[in-house]
Amino acid sequence: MSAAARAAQVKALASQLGFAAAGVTTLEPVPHGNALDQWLGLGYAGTMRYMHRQAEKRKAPDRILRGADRAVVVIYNYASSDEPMPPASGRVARYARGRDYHEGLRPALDHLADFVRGLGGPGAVAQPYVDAGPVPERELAQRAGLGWIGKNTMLIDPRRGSFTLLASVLTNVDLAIDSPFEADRCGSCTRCLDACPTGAFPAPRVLDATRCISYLTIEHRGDIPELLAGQVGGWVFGCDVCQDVCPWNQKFANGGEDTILQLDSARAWVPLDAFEDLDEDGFDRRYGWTPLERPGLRGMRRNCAAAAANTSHGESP
Ligand code: B12
Ligand code: SF4
Ligand code: SF4
Repeated sequence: MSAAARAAQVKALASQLGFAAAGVTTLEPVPHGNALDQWLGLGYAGTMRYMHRQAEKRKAPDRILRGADRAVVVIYNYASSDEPMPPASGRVARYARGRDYHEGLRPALDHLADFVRGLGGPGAVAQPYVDAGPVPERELAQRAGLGWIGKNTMLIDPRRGSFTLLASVLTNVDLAIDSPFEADRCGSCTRCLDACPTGAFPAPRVLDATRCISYLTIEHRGDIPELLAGQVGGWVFGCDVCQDVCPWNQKFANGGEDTILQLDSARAWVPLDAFEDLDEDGFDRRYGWTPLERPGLRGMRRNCAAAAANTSHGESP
């Protein structure tokens, strides 16, 4: 079987498994490795120490899995509409409205990796990665032809926008590669940069994570710095503002492809007092299987307190 036929079979299976799109690329060094070094040097990773530890592999992804020289990159579409939020509630980012994707996408990714390995025969390796690990997912997705990296730093698929998750299978099986997505379809638009509530973009395609609501409500440990706490509005987990305003999402993002995670719009917000009377066991039972588990009970209480203070000042997401 030719490398092109193998790649076509892998993409067909990815589609059957529930992924919206798939592409294949090499693991050559990424062209914007210096942008990562600058980003780390400026302290934009905040307390995400793993970003420093993983930097060398992120820049040279052929060092992630011994022998691997190909990545199959897949897109998972979780787009959904957003309804107005009831009073005294906090907004949850779209991707987090149900099952955690690291766990949820894993069986389908394992299946895809097994299939790729089978195509290679003896000595073939194929390893799935969903967010975890040093895989530079957006760079590889752009190189695999799946979209461009927008000024908000998101990978934007021209057919479905950016409410998508990325995952990959690294392998040494010979699969035909796709052409990179070279065009920059942002043009002169700056909507995302202008709309960010915390001013987290020092420049287009550069995000100071320490100012980003997503970082502050999910990754950051300890108190949210006072100045920024007043700017998180009503978000209590993650933030979708720089995607909501993007014309590519407004025109092309549509639901209906979320067949694996089956996220639930009823989880688009939580009452701001939802965590007050919960203990750790109760929190685990209710949220242990969702992304809210990452900040944990203490983090969610902190986030709700900040949102409650903002709501009382008339802010909302
Ligand atoms: C750390 C991290 C965060 C941090 C920092 C985000 C950031 N922009 O760096 C925080 C916690 C803030 C965060 C937030 C979110 N994240 Co996040 N995050 C990651 C993670 C683990 C690493 C990203 C990274 O490498 N950052 C370092 C910086 C320097 O990289 P970068 O901004 O991507 O820039 C690179 C390229 O853009 C390129 N580059 C620079 N200049 C130029 C210029 C041109 C022309 C080109 C082509 C490229 C280019 O060089 C850089 C270095 O390689 C990835 C998963 C992974 N394994 O990669 C998920 C990931 C990027 N996150 C994801 C998601 C969904 C989110 C949120 C939407 C969640 C939410 N709703 O709250 C927000 C979005 C915020 C935003 N606008 O980025 C998805 C994005 C999917 C997509 N379609 O792009 C990923 C891929 C996870 C996944 N597996 O799906 N995240
Ligand atoms: S996710 Fe929200 S806070 Fe973070 S960069 Fe985008 S708009 Fe700004
Ligand atoms: S809002 Fe505009 S500038 Fe930002 S990512 Fe979308 S098209 Fe690009």
